[in-house]
Amino acid sequence: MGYKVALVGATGNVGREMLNILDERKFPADEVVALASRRSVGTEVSYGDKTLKVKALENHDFGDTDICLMSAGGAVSKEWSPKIAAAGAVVIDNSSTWRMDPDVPLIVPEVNADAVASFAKKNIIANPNCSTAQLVVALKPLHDKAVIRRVVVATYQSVSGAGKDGMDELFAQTKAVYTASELVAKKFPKRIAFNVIPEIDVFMEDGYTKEEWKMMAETKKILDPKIRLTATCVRVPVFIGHSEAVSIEFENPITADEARRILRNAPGCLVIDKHEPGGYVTPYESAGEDATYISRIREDATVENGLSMWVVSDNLRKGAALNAIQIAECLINRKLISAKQKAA
Ligand code: 11C
Repeated sequence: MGYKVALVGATGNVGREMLNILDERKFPADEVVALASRRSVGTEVSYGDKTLKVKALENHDFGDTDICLMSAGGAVSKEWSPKIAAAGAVVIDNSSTWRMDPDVPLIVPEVNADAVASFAKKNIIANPNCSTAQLVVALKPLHDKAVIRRVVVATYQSVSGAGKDGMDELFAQTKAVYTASELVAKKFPKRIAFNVIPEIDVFMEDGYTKEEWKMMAETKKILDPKIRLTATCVRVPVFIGHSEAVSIEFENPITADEARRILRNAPGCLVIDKHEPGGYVTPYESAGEDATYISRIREDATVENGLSMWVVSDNLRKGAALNAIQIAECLINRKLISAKQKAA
């Protein structure tokens, strides 16, 4: 018997990608219900060769739902994830709302799959921020080898991280530049076309942005609370794919060759690191792919045991939809949930 899956936020960038990935990976679902706010009711979304009509979240009975994938933003998650969890579905939540709750595991299956077992406290499992997910996939195998002390990361984040409105704004502004029309900035605080913006999410009191804080706090929760991390998060005019320039200081020695060999054998990682023009991965090439790509691995001689590298991944897939579905697969493979019996 397969699972009954509900997807809240089915019309968004991540929701649509979740439907693609459920189909691509032949997720054992007997039924997938696409849900969204009333405004989107009746919208059609593709699920493999099927078309699903979006239904209203408010009217849905979650009584026989096994797994609910939530990707409708923080406010919807705050209100609905506990209600859906109380109705008996395991909620895999893509918002930032529950990530730091001590009773909610925050999971990247390649890194801390064992922690998923504690999901039953709230029946909610949190999916990390996209920029954290790809980072910890690349850090974990190196941490296991040489123990990471400190990470300095600068991100180059695509506009799809800000949803469909972000993608539309880059497109409209680019067109406006070429047609010498009025350039409107609504979604981003400054013009994004032919520009970069060092501001993602709100400012915190200490001068960091919340996106930067999330990378620090989530890395500690997923990988190791002892790791010190500082981030500068930057929006760039790229549609899909987040990139990260990462410098790592280790407790123990590790060479670039060792790191390359370790990462080549690590789950979820793909090393493309030829020391020649173009011998690395760019976000354009990562779009539509599942891997976390690692390039430009080199020793950093400015610290005792240092490495620098370039990490790229599709933020809508490993950074969101794929990771959420891998969590669901983890629950099934570890026999932590079983499909509810349906009345004959
Ligand atoms: C961005 N990383 O690129 C954000 C999007 O906490 O899940 C995801 C925000 C989050 O704008």
